[in-house]
Amino acid sequence: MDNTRVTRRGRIALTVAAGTVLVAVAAQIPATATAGPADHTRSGATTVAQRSSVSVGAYDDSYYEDAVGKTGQALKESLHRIISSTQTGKLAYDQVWDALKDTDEDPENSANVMLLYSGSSRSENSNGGDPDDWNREHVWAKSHGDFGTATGPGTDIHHLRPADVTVNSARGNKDFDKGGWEVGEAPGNYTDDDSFEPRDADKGDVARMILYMAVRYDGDDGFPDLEPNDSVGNSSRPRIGRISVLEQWHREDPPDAFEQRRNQVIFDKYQHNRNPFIDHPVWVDEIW
Ligand SMILES: [Ca+2]
Ligand SMILES: [Ca+2]
Repeated sequence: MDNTRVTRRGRIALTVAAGTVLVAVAAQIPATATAGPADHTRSGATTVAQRSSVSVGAYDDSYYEDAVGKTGQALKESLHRIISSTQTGKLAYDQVWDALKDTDEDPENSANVMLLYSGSSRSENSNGGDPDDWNREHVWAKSHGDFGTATGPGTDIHHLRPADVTVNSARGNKDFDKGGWEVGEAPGNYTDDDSFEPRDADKGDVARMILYMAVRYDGDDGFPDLEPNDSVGNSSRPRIGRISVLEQWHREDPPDAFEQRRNQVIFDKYQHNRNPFIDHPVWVDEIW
């Protein structure tokens, strides 16, 4: 892989995030630390920087200070401590709707959300259970570990995304792997009896969400120890595959501005923890 390029992207992300904090400080907007749904003011003039101003702390190298220089299991354990101890915001499942309207807002239409897998833009108010509504896709399928929708992994918006109801149903609780037939309502996505392959633009996002969950949930908080493996057909085991394919997808589809903004909004306004693999893509290869 091209480590140089990925590292540079990470540095750019750091720079952008630091600039965002500076804007917030300059504007002297008071910081709050609420874990609940944020104010959804939909002013067309609202910028990403202003949205990110509801901050409980600057994102900079200090967030990852304990992890820097570590590799392998020591790095994974350090990141687990960091992203668990800083998660001071935990949502109830019914709060996830409003949070996703914010984290996944269409950058070109603030009344819409962007849908995972299909890549389409849909009214943020078209959420529900009808076939063309969007609903809350658990990228780490909640049956893999059977953690349900109690506050915890089932409500952790780092891996929850708006998805078309029909497309979400096609994914079901399948593991991730290459191949199958094309999903009718979501061109570029493929599925067969035991696996799902997202479209190219979502492949890396999916990988980083799965790996976030593996690090965040280690069995020490009343929920199962989630880990990736290289299998499909994991069913109810707290495992999701295939790690070799997810690593490849992570390299092919590095974090983009939408994914980075999403991470920042979750940090600033909802959970106050971060996805390390969006911030430091090279850490994937150093752990798996
Ligand atoms: Ca992507
Ligand atoms: Ca784990």
